[in-house]
Amino acid sequence: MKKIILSALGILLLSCQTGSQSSITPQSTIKIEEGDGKEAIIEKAAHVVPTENQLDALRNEFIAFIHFGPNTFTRKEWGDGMEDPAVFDLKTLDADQWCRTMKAAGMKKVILTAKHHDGFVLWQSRYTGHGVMSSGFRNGKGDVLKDLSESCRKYGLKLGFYLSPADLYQIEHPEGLYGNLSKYTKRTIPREVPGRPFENKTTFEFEVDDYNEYFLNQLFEILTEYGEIHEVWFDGAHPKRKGGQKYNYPAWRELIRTLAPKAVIFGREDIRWCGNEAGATRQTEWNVISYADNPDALSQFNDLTDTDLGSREKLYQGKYLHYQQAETDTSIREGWFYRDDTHQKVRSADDVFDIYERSVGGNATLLLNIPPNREGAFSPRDVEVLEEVGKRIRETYGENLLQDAKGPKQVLDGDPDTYLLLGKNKREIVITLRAPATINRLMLQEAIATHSERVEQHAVDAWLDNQWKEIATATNIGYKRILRFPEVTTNKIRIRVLESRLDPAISHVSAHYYPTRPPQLAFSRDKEGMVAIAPLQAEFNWNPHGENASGNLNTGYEIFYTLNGSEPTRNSYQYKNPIKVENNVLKAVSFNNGVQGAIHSEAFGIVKKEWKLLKASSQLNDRMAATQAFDANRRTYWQSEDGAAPHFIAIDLGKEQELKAMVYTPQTFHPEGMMARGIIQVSADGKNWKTVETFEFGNLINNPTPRSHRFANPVTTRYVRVEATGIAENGRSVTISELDFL
Ligand code: FUL
Repeated sequence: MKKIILSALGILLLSCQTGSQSSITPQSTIKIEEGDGKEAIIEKAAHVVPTENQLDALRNEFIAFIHFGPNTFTRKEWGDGMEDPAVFDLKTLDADQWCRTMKAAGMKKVILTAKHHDGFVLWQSRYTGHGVMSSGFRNGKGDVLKDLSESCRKYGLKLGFYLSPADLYQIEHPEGLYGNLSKYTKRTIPREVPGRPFENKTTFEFEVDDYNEYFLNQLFEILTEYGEIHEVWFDGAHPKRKGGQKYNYPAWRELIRTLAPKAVIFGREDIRWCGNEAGATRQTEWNVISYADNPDALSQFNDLTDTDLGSREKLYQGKYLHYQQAETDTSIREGWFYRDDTHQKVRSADDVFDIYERSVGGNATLLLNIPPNREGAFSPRDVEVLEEVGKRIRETYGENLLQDAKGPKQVLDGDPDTYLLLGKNKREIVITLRAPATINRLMLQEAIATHSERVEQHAVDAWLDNQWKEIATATNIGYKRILRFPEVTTNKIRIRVLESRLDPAISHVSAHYYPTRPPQLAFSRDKEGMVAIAPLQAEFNWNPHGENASGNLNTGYEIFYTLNGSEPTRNSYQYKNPIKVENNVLKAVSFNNGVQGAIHSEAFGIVKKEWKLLKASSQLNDRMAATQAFDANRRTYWQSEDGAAPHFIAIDLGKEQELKAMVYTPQTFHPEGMMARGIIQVSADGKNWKTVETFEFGNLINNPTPRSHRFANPVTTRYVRVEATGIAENGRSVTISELDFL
């Protein structure tokens, strides 16, 4: 099959090659016309293809996020914009170490938080003093973006940036430009600043207000002074919607498309958020999705969180069909910013590799955050994990076990531009190996650049004992599907496409082997304090063969644990049945054939068996009972009545206890009632209360994970009361799945 070049002529040629005699020109957005029947809609969907930039972004596969700024020093998830720039007390910065590590991990691009929600800028902007220029970092002359862009060039990494549209400094500060009701007038971008001319002489005229002008000026600086930019990341999250500020996105886009023609835009038409910050990808992650309105003219950032975005039923309901790929974002550490190396958990290599296979192998891009520490470097533990992940990716996917196999050349030649079109009558591919090989991974790709994503259901068989045996099934393929299954030794495999939108074009098939690893572990503790240890189940388990999260089916593993904080080994206690854990850190590890798995650890606090409800401010109904805030069951929660502030819960712990920290576990069923701020009170009699702590948790809606607040001084009490003083997104009732005290 010839290479297809997407020129005007190429597109014409292509229309004849789709195998369906369709006259539809492949494009990234196709409108559904009034009167289009189901068949016509599916035919259109089968012609929705990525743009060149989107395709390039997909091929990066594994990319890095870097969250760095004042929060790194204040240990907060969200700053409030009122930070003194001096808190950014950076003495050393080693962007080369970041790039070396990212390179070793196999990452291709890095996205830096040039400005997070706190409004502090990490580069030498002409348009604000709230940033590195007012910090002690290199006597106010430092520029993190500059260091990173130079290192990126040196190590061959692409660069992108995150520029938060929500800017708390601009919102809260008296001189802030955000929502200041300034007039929309014609303004020239960039605004000239005496003594600081731009080398790039392009100018733009836009009808904008003060904040949009500020934002455009800053986009101009970053897009013209730091080399080629490959991604611009617009976060839809917003800590405070004050002032009714509107974003003139069409102007932002025009500026980006002009100054950075290779950049993809996240949060708008090019790339979408995968809908969670936990590293989960949908079982069926369609990148051809339906829109009720023109995706190029949306007035809002679009966070698409439905479980289904692109099934046939979804497509029938839309007005536009649009190619918009998913980025699965998550952090290697608990939270997006570095806090410390003692309490802040770091994902294991098993975990990151598993997320890699599920996201990159699930038609998405993996955007993994690595937050630098206060010395301006990645911490040793993070480096170790990233190097190990890179090694596993190279060892597993760098070797194709179908290298010299016989079968259709187009799927075996390693050329992404050649493909095999599977006509209606024979939607299967048989590949014969020269010698039997042991495999447990299969990688499939469709020729999405020309033929969109069409496969809806497929199965893989291996030739075993003189017959075909089904070894894996999955739904869509798209850019890439990695199938994981228990190892088989075979010399023949067969791929069957069971359902498809028109004739699918398969561009790649390869087989791989990943050595069986001991399973990752998870703990669950009941009200009596008994902890069960079991293999972690993947949140979105897309292999119907019931694999665990490590992609292994092995059952011959043993689990060992410690309760004294030491690292468990084979000489530690062996786990057989649930164990009682109270006010202890439990660490467990599994072994399989002499191989040690990832250590899982969790701090467990006071057992809640004796706890009683003293009083709750209100409860929405019996199903949302206040006692569910401490029933040791994460599937239930307390919800207070709408608007019935103050929202509080007072608990009798049964006897005097020493409290050193509180853990708030939010419910994950809906985004309401996240306790963003609050106070902790204690009492000697359960009636008169004294405030001992105030707490604040950021980013709960997008990332509803358990949050800890450590007390400045431990307190001993029998009665404790927690009152919410702030609810995320100005919520009017509070929800608590679990409260724990350590
Ligand atoms: C979220 C933000 O609120 C977080 O702080 C973080 O930047 C994450 C990537 O996006 O929406």
